[in-house]
Amino acid sequence: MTAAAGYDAVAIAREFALSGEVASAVPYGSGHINDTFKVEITADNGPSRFVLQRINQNVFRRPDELMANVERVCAHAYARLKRAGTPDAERRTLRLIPTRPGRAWHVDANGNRWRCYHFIEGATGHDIVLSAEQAYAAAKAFGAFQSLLSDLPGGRLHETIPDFHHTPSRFARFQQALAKDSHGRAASSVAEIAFALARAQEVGVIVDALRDGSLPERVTHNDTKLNNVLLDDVTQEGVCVIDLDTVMPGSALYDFGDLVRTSTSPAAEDETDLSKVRMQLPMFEALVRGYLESASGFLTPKEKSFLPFAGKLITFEIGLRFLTDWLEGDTYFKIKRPTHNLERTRTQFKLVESIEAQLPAMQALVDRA
Ligand code: ADP
Ligand code: GN1
Ligand code: MG
Repeated sequence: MTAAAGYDAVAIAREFALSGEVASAVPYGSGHINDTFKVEITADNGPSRFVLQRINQNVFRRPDELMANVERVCAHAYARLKRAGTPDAERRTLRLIPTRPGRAWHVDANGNRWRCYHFIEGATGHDIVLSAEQAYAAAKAFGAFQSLLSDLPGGRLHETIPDFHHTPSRFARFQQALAKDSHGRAASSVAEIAFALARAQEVGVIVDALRDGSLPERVTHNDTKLNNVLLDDVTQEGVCVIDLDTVMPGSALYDFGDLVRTSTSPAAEDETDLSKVRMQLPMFEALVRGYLESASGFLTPKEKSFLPFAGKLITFEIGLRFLTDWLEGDTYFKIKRPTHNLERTRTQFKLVESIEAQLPAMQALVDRA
């Protein structure tokens, strides 16, 4: 997919009820899905910043339902933080800026949906985990986020991407892409395909347990990669969970699993030197500690016991999605080079191997916790 370009983001920013003059709007962040811009505002009482986003409608087919979810989630989280007397509630959750006519999102002449958030200052979303302290903070923040939404009123949220973490459906889609091999790429990814096919037996474990009721459905984030929580630049504390597009019914294990994928390896998601890719047990220990700190009050014994397996399954699932996108010709994730999705696949699968080798140690750690 193309990078954040080709839009008059300054003109779009002016559609929102920002007090001051829009000075600039430049591409921002390292997300793989939406087009994100940092907006600078000048005003008599000083400058301020905002985040403007175009929703990727190739990925999110029902953007109005998505925005209705986001509106509910932001409003509920903010109201609960205020009720609890949280002193910096303004910084602890995303808040939408309305459009000038008072809507929660803007539709441009081409049917693109745009939204604008307050900028969370003094905090950063990290692509690579730098310390166990960061892993702890991220996991604690995502657990707190689940807790905050545990009493969301108004009924079930829309499923913004149906079967988003339905690993068996992801596997079936991979098999279809492989059978079709529409871009003739299967021959260049034989080892990765074999790796995926060898793990077919395990893909149903979480969805089967959700179906038979032995794991509960919750409101979950579903995209808990490390850079989707902003950590305070000074204290390293988790400040604000962002990227709310996939907040919907799910399993707590999806959220913990993606934390393992993105916060235990010292290497980037697309690291090509695979010798650098590994699951580090001290990081996993910090994740478990942080997550249980905020979530142990509501997690069931089975959820707790499945935390290590979730790390393996979700890392495998995302690897499978990168491999599928590679086989299908890079239609989903933004890429920066021709083999980017294949490189990402290799990194995820290397991490899966590392997790597999350490599963007994991870399980022992969780059972002790
Ligand atoms: P994507 O779905 O493409 O990943 P995100 O919502 O995660 O989009 O936003 C992309 C990046 O923009 C984030 O990784 C983060 O660095 C930055 N960002 C998003 N929202 C805010 C915000 N309210 N304040 C500060 N930075 C933000
Ligand atoms: C995407 O939006 P972003 O970049 O935070 C993707 C996730 C993947 C992730 C892999 C809606 O997340 O599911 O795990 O890339 N989001 C969507 O980095 O598909
Ligand atoms: Mg993101």
